[in-house]
Amino acid sequence: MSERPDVLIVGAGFAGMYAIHRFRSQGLSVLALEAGSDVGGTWYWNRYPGARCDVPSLEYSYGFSEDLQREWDWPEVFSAQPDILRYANHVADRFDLRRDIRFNTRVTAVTYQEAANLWRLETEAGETLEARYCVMATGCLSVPNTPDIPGADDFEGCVLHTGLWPAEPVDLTGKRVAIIGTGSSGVQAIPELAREAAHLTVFQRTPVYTVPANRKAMRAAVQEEFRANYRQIREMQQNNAGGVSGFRPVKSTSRTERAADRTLNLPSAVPMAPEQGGMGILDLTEEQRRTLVRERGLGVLLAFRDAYTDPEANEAANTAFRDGIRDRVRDPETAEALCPTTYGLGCKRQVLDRDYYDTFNRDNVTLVDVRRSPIEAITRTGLRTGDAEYDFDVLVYATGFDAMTGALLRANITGRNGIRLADKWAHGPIMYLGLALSDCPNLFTVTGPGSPSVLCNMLVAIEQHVNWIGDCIDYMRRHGHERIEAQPDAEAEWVQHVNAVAEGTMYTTPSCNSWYLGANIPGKPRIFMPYVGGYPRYRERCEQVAAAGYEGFRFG
Ligand code: N01
Repeated sequence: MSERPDVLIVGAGFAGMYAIHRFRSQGLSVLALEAGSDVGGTWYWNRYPGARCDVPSLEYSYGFSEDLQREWDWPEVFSAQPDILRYANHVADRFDLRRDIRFNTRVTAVTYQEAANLWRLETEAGETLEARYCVMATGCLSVPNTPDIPGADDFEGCVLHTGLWPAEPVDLTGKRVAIIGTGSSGVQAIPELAREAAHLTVFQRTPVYTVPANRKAMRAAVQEEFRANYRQIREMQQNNAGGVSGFRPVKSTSRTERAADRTLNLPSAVPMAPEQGGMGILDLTEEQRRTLVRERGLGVLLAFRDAYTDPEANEAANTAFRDGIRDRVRDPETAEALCPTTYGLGCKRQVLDRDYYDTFNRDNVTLVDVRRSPIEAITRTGLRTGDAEYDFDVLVYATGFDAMTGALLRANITGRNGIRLADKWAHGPIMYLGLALSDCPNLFTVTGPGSPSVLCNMLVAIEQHVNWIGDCIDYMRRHGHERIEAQPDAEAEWVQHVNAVAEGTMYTTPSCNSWYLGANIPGKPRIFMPYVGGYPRYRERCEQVAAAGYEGFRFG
C-alpha cells in the first residue's frame, strides 16, 4: 500500500471490491476504507434470518473474470445471504483484495483541497488520508433507518435492526419477538422469526404486495449450461432494461419446467421491459383472475405487463392480489389488514417471500395494524399503540434505509470553495449521470442518484460504473489532465431528464410513497432518485459522453 494512493475508495462492498481490482489492473495504486470488519457491504451487514437476494445468483455475480465464473458454484438459484457473503470472501481472496483495504475505518469527512488538487479523507479514528481521485462506493441501501419513536431508549430488552444484524447467531428460542416494518427485509425475516420465537408480533404500517420467491436448488446441469453461455448472458444483460439476461437453460431443464418458469414469471424483482408483452389482465374477467391466482399463486399477476403501465389494468391486478390474500389468510380481519389499498403494484420494488402470508395463519403470530392505531411510544417492556400495550423481549426494526443519498451525505463531502454536498442537495440530489458532481473534481460515485442502480441488477450497474471511471482516469493520464469536473449545465440537464422519464410511471403516481422517492424518511425531498429509462439507454449515454471526449465535463 503506497503512502498516498492514486485512488481512495470509500467502501468495500461489491462496488469497492471491483474498483480495487479494476484500478489496480490499470496500474493505479488504491486504498479502500471500509467501516465493517470485512468485505461484502450489504451482504456483510444484512445477516437477518431469511436474508436472500431477489435476482438469480448466476446473474447477480461478477462478469469481469472468466475464471471466476468458471470456478464458482451457487447452491441455489436465488442465493441466501451466507452464500453471497461466501462469494464476496472468495473474490477478496482470489484477487488478493484485502491487502488494499483498511477495515473498521469509517470515513467522516471527504474534503477537496483545491491548491493541491487532492481529496482529503478523515476517519472516525482521526486519521487523514489523501489521494488525487476519490471513488465513493458507499452503496445505495447502506444507511439503516431507525424511526424516531418516543421512548426508544427506554426499552430494556434486546434491540436489533435487519440492516445491522449481528454476525454471531441470535437465539430467539422461547422469546417474545416484535418486528416493526413489512418491506422486503421484514417480509423475509417474519416467517423465519415466527418459526423460532415463542411469539411474534408484527407491527405493520403499510401492507405489501409480495409474491412467492423461486426456491429451486441449483442443479449442476443448469450451472454448467450457464457457464457454457456466460459470454452471451453477459451480453444479454447489457441490452436488458434491468440488467438481467433472463437466460433460461434449455438443455438441462424439461419442457414443463421451462413452461412453468415462463408463466409464473418469477425471475427477479428487477422490473422487466414492457415490450416483453403478453396477455393483458383486462382480457380476463374478475372471476377468471381470481381462479388464475388460486391455481398459480400471486406471482402470476406479475406476468401482466399492462398492470405496470395502465391504471385500469393496475387496479384490476391490485384487486386480484387482494382477493388472493383473502383466499390465503384464514382470519378475515388479519387478511383485510394485509391487503394493500393505498397504492398499486409497481410503485415499490417488488417483494419476494417464502411463506409470508401462511405465517399469519400460525397461532404464535399476531398482526398489529399501526396505521389504524399508530405506535405512540416504546416502553420499558414493549410498545404502546393508540389502543393497546404489547410486551416483548426482542424488538426488531425492519424499517429500511436512507436510500441512495444517505451514505453520500453521511460522508460529509465538501467540494471546491467549501461547497457542501448537504447544501447542494438540500432540495434533492443533483449530479451528472449518477457518476460525478460539479465542484467536486476527480470525485466519482458508483451507482449514484440519477443512474439505473437499484432498478438494475446491481452487479451489472456496478461493473459498468467502475469500468467507466477506470477508463476516464486512464484517459486523463494519457492526455495529461489533472482534473475532471462535471459541468453544472450538464448536471441540470441530466437531472431534468431523470425526472422527465420517471414522470407518468407507476413509480411516481401521487399515491406512491417509496424509498425510491425518499418518502420513507421524514423531511427528505420527494424526488425520484434512480434512472428509470432502462440500463441500455443509460449505458449508451455514458459511452457517448466518453466517446465525445467526456461531454458535459471540463478538464483542467
Ligand atoms: O425497507 P423498506 P426494507 N413505524 O423501506 C416500515 C432491498 N432489499 O429494508 O411503508 C412503522 O422497503 C415501513 O412502513 P411504510 C430492496 O431493494 C432487498 O424492507 O413506511 N413502520 C415499511 O413497511 C428493498 O426495497 C432484499 O408505511 C415503519 C418498512 O418499515 C430495500 O432493500 C431484501 C416506520 C420499511 O420497508 C428496502 O427494504 C431486503 C415507523 N415509524 C432489502 N418506519 C432482497 O434482495 C418505517 N416503517 C430480497
